[in-house]
Amino acid sequence: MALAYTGETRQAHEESDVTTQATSAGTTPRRLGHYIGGQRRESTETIERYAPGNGKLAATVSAGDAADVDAAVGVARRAFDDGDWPRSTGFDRAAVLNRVADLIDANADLLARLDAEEGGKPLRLAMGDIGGAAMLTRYAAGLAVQMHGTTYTNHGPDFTGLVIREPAGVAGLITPWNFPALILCQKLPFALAAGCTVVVKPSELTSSSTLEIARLYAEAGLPAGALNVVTGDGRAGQALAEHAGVDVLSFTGSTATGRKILDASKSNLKKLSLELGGKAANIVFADADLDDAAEGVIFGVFFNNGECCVSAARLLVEDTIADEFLDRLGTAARRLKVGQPLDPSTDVGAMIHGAHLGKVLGHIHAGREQGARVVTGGRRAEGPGLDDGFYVEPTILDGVTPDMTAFTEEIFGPVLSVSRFSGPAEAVELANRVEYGLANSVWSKDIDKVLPVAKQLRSGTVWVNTTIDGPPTMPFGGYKASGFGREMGQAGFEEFTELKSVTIRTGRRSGSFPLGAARVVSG
Ligand code: TXE
Repeated sequence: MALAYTGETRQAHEESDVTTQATSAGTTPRRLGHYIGGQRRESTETIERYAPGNGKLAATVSAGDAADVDAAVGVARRAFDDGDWPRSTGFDRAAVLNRVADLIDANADLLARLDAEEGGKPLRLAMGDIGGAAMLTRYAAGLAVQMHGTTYTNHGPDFTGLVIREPAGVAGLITPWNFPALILCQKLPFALAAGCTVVVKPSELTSSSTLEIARLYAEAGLPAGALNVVTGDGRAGQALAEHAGVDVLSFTGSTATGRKILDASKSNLKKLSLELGGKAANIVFADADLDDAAEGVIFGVFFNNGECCVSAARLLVEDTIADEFLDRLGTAARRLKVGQPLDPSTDVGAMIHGAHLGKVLGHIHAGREQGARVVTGGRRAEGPGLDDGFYVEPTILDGVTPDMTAFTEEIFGPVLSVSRFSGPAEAVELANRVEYGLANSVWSKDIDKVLPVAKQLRSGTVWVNTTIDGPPTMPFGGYKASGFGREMGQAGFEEFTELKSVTIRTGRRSGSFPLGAARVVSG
């Protein structure tokens, strides 16, 4: 069926939602409510979100409960079972998604400011996230058109086998705070492209850009009810994970919460995809282009304040070049500007909240106690403009050994842990000696060395002579405690689909079943 794009949804949604207030992002506290069936809904209990960069109130967020989740899932269920979206053509779905991508681009400044203010990330990087969000949405539009199954006609003249790819149903999406818009768009347009209807539970710390993007979907012509948002904390997430009306759940967040979601999903054995923590390594061999590698290592660990699941929080460097390489890194790290997230010249912004600041500083302290040497940084960053926020100096710890927590635990801050190796076998052994398996990078000009190392690394992503890189065609996900399932690429799209085998026989069936003696055919 064809979806009519009238633009009518915009006004109805605008009058009742966050968005008219959100345009004053950065100056006015916003009041955020749920978005269910195209209507705003509020909870009496609210969560106050203070900007981590300056301590000012940024948003008051409705704390959704099981009843809010139940209402949203009910709407999404009806939209899936009886609504237009799952029955629309791939071209119609692609048209909506392409319009959304254009609208994301057109609203990039606002979306980036919301994520920078609430998430503490540097505005410059937030702008990059929004460009990525638009690209992901365009890529998913192409997948909507391409969605197809397989036909088998090679089992004799009376056999036709149709393997039909169908939307999985109602999709629950639970997103974290470190890339609010980007991670949303690693999931949402893929689910919608497949024909699913959706309930999103964004992080309570960074809900604004999700609600703003929901508005853009309404403006682009997505039928009301196909996309719903319940704001709130882990209680709302837990209710969504448990809900038997949800067919497929995609989660990005901590490994601890991933385990809870695994338990909760048992209620109806829903399809599950978990993108969890990481402890990635940059592996630098002596024969690498050391200029490129140094830039990559600095970017890999300090990008997004180090609050990134693929942060290369460990450097494994070949012992023959380690001292010289570390000198370069120390110099580069000291040049980074720690500053207010909304300042366009900031390289490293604020930690997500005070408790997280304490956790990061605690890890640095433990590293020292366990025998690591602080090359640079190591303290809370202070100075003009920083005193009301949660800032950490870009930090490098040298002499980190596999028994130290700085080697094994996800710090999720601007902290690089450096260990040395001698030869490829030891590099692989060290890289794999953590519970996580999300990503690693290898730096060397010798393909005979790089390729075997890449194959032996137990991680869902390996970058070679680059890091945190690549288009949305590349599937992304973890090995080991980094989770399972994939986002992006064809594989990420297929997470939101089911396969149905339709076996068709033509001609007379009588006599072809093995219990022929019990034949009941008349005539
Ligand atoms: O994550 P949570 P937190 C890691 C990172 C960080 C740590 C804790 O190490 O320091 O996790 O961060 C929702 N059922 N990562 O506490 O709790 C929650 O409301 C269902 C890695 O913020 O996992 C939010 O929407 N949902 C990471 C989302 O889960 C629940 C990104 C993520 O929050 C829930 C973020 C429950 N019981 C943190 N409890 C990555 N992989 O990129 C909470 N939530």
